[in-house]
Amino acid sequence: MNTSALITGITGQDGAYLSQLLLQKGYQVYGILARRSSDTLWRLRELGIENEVRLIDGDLTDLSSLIRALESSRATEVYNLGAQSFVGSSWQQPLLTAQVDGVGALNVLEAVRIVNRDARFYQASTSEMFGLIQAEMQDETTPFYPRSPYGVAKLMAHWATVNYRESHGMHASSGILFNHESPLRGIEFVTRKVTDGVARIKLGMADELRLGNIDAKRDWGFAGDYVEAMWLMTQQAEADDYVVATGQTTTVRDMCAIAFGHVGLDMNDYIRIDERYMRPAEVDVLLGNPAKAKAKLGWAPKTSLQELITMMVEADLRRLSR
Ligand code: NAP
Ligand code: G4F
Repeated sequence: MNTSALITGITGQDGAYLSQLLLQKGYQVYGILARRSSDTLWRLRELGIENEVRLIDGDLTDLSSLIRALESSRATEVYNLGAQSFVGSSWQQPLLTAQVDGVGALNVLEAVRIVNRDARFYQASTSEMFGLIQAEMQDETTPFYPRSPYGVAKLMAHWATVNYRESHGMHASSGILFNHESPLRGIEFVTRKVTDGVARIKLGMADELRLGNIDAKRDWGFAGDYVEAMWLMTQQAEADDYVVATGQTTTVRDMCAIAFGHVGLDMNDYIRIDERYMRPAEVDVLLGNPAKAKAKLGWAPKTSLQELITMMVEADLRRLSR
């Protein structure tokens, strides 16, 4: 195979796993590298693919850089995974979040339309768009009600994707992915904060873990499983929108119990509730219905929450013990 794919957000959790998947399938993988002063290649390095992918300087807020990347990569599949993806920060940086997550997606769609409108496009949409949920189980027909500047920006990107499909006939799909985690998850997100915290406590490097709303419920899956759904969407004859989820929801509290339990500790001895981690408007519960992805893509999650959290705790114990 000699297919080229371009990934924005290649240095992020999903970008790393998707790169690995596409390389295994024989793709030439290109990624947009937003210049930072610190090392952002650690995930690609952990997967052993840092030298297998081709990085092109660019930024989601710079349309000209995206056009040049489309031209030089000759990509026929484009995955827009780049984002300011931390919900908590989106209240501190609402305009940046809107520029990168909302207008940035529009920039990628425009670049594809201008350079090669036959290229297949994937947009990283999110269950955060459901926010204040309008149905007990959310699927592709559930009305959206975002609760954060991040959710609002992502909703714009989602509708832009639908609009480019309908107005320009582009093969543009939106994957409405529920929370997905891994050992490559950023440390600011609650699962990784917990697994890193548990490993530190177990190794005598910390004696408490400060968290916000531990009654919140999320539908958590494994990122390695979810990037397969992204690829399946771009392989379909027709572009469409799909919910990708496990169909199970769990409280942050019960997720913590799995992590602490794995190393033989009682979470009640270590967790402290800290107001600093509460959000101005919370998404109390998310629960996705992946029936359409199962029926049309043949996709199903393979990793249980117990397996996922255990894998993450073990990875953090290994990293901290080095
Ligand atoms: P992540 O680890 O935070 O990765 C985000 C990526 O975006 C990083 O590579 C980052 O680059 C890049 N980026 C940030 N600002 C950029 C800019 N201005 N220009 C170009 N690139 C920029 O996120 P993730 O967990 O992999 O998620 C991937 C995508 O799926 C995101 O769009 C996220 O919003 C969405 N999503 C995630 C989940 C989830 O549970 N993980 C669920 C639904 C949707 P640096 O490394 O240089 O910062
Ligand atoms: O891990 P979180 O920060 O993820 P959140 O806000 O659900 O967003 C993630 O999933 C979205 C998909 O629905 C993505 F679109 C988005 O990019 C990101 O990947 O928080 C999960 C829950 C929240 O209810 C939060 O209030 O955990 C609660 N929580 C409790 N204590 C905490 C903490 N979250 C964080 N980050 N840190 C805490 O100390």
